[in-house]
Amino acid sequence: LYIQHSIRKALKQNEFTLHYQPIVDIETGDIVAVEALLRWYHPKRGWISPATFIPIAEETNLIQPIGDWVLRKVCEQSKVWRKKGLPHVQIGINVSIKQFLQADLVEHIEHVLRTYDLDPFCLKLEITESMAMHHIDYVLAQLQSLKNLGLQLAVDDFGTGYSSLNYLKKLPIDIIKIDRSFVQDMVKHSYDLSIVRAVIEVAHSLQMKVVAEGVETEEQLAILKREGCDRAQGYYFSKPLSAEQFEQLVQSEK
Ligand code: G
Ligand code: G
Ligand code: MN
Ligand code: NA
Repeated sequence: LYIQHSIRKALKQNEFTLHYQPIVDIETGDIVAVEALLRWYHPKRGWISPATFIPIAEETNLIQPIGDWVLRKVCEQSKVWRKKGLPHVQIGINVSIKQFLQADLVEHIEHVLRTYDLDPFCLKLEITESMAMHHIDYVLAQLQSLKNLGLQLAVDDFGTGYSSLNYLKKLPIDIIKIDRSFVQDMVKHSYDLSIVRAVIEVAHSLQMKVVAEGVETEEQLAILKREGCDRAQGYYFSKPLSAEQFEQLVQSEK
């Protein structure tokens, strides 16, 4: 109850911020996208991880106002970066199942995009694999509407849930994000490398792009490049950055 109250207060008093982690095109080395990650600085307790408060927000229906705040914030940020003349990057946001099951999600996103005069292609929604597979018929309809709006759609944490490749082919997904556990283990275990290879092959045959998550070493990057993976995200390139830090990084690379 205490944390529930704190989350409400955090929304009111602007204690949330977004950090942005670059996603790099493996071939060119260019930053082509970012993933927006929620951060909460509590005045007394300091940083609280989303892994702690997101599950509570989901249980208490506070995920809806949080999700709305995130959506508006990234639209605003995208506009600011465009005005500042930064190279175009797609911004990905994480969407939780509670948000995704809201009947008015599509209309709501459409409304916010219009409010901020933003091209839908700038926005990428990340849903987890288990979400995608659980409520398949509803999710399929919802994804199709989002796709029709012009958004980019990604499946997050791929490989950790029910990886039904049969379902995957039915989903109007643009991007598959391979979970970092496979990326980290593929260097030592041929089993994990085989999974990475198979995911890339299936994704490409379905016209989807592949992002490897949690890339931390040059060796991992070299393997991913060899295997034809499209994009990479991880501490090897950059940790999640504040908007200002991200701008500096992009400016320094120009
Ligand atoms: O950035 P970090 O590793 O602390 O994130 C932990 C988890 O919180 C990740 O699984 C991430 O997807 C999730 N997360 C981060 N930001 C958001 C957000 O804005 N909305 C939702 N639903 N989940 C988020
Ligand atoms: O579940 P999701 O993929 O949305 O979670 C993203 C989380 O992964 C972020 O909270 C981010 O802090 C974390 N992360 C990003 N890059 C790396 C990395 O290279 N190694 C590890 N261990 N975690 C990472
Ligand atoms: Mn994610
Ligand atoms: Na992930």
